[in-house]
Amino acid sequence: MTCEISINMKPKKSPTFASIITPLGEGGISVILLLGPEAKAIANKAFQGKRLRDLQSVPSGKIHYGHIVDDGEVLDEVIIRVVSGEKSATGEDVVEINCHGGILPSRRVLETLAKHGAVLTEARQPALISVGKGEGGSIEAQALGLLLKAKSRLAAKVLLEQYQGALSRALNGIKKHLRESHRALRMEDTARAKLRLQEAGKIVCGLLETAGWGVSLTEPQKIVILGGPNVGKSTLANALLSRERSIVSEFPGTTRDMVSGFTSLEGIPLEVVDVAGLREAEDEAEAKGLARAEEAKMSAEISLIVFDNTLPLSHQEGSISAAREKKALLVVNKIDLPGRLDHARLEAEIGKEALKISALTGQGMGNLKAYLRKEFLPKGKFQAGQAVVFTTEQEKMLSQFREKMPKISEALNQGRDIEDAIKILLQKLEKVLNPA
Ligand SMILES: Nc1nc2c(ncn2[C@@H]2O[C@H](COP(=O)(O)OP(=O)(O)OP(=O)(O)O)[C@@H](O)[C@H]2O)c(=O)[nH]1
Ligand SMILES: [Mg+2]
Repeated sequence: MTCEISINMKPKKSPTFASIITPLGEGGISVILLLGPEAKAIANKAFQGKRLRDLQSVPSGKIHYGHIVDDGEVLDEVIIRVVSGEKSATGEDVVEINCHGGILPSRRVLETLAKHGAVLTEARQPALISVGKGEGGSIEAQALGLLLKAKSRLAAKVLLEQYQGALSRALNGIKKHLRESHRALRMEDTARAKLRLQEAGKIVCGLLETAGWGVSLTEPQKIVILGGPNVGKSTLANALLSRERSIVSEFPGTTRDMVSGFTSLEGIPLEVVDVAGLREAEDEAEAKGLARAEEAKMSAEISLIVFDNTLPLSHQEGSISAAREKKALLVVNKIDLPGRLDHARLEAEIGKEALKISALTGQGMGNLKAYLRKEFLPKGKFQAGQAVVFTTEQEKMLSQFREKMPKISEALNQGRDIEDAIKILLQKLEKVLNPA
């Protein structure tokens, strides 16, 4: 007699893991990966999409915007990407959650995922997030790469729209106008050709207007702080960085080399560079420091030229020429102390209004930050679906495009052949659409 023992046991499912894969404290974003058979189901319980409810049936690789919610409480604004097992590197379902609220909300998101059944673990296989790069060198792939590193909500929103094709659509619109112009020329309809060219030019100009702030969302904007010794440059750098990055002392010549730190102003990544005071170098090391200061000034978007309120202008003449430069902002520091600096004379000498601050007490720092915000943030409100230029390379190509327009129009007016010129414009657009 045989005796069969049947054990009624369900096969044990392998667990679904959740982990933060971004280094702690890096920027305002953390990326959480959910990996395993229940990844989609667990994410579904925690995610409320803006336009989508069910993550189980979404196409692999697409991204979605929404919130992670726990018992009706919104924990964070997130961008989520689901990669189905057959497309992921390990064969497991992956849900990638890009959290924007910094490390604390991300931890709460993790806890919520654990509540729904995920096993919390140390980071596994960050390589998985490379799934989706299959789109090659397209503008969308570029936006996606930057989106995963976005340092602010605004950056994430803007890049998400570009990932979803806003900039490509605008560029394809320009291409269409150029081709129409070309066609009109062949039919000897010069007026129509001109009109189409003008339309193309208008779109390019509109796009370039977004470049100033669009690029600043993805690349740190460099601000260099210059001025005579002891005027408070390092104190100002530390105030902008909200930490003691540079050494401050009452003795002139404290900062001898370049000191730089990163911060963000409403999501705009900034690099603040503090340098040696502008004066005759006393030794070789100081001379090198001053040379670096000059280099930093050349590569910075804005330089803050600091004057000391407690010293007469005759003691600070070395900073005048730097303050006259186009991208220089005139700053008078130490306004909490009795002044010996004639502000009206300084402003007349430089031809600019000065921002008056005390880097030590914080007085006037709000105005300085407001100025920087105005420089780097979009002029109007960012519209959903708006095309934005977000890399310097795109800006360069489109600027070259714009520069060529007047000559082409002139050639057209003179009845010259502009076929080759249009081809060159199309090539420039192609380079933006499909960067190497
Ligand atoms: N009262 C007052 N003191 C300030 C202010 N800013 C800086 N100081 C003081 O001025 C002195 C020089 O400040 P630093 O920030 O080291 O000046 P610096 O321009 O970096 O100097 P160097 O690196 O030597 O060129 C320190 O004693 C600061 O505490 C301010 O706004 N108000
Ligand atoms: Mg200093």
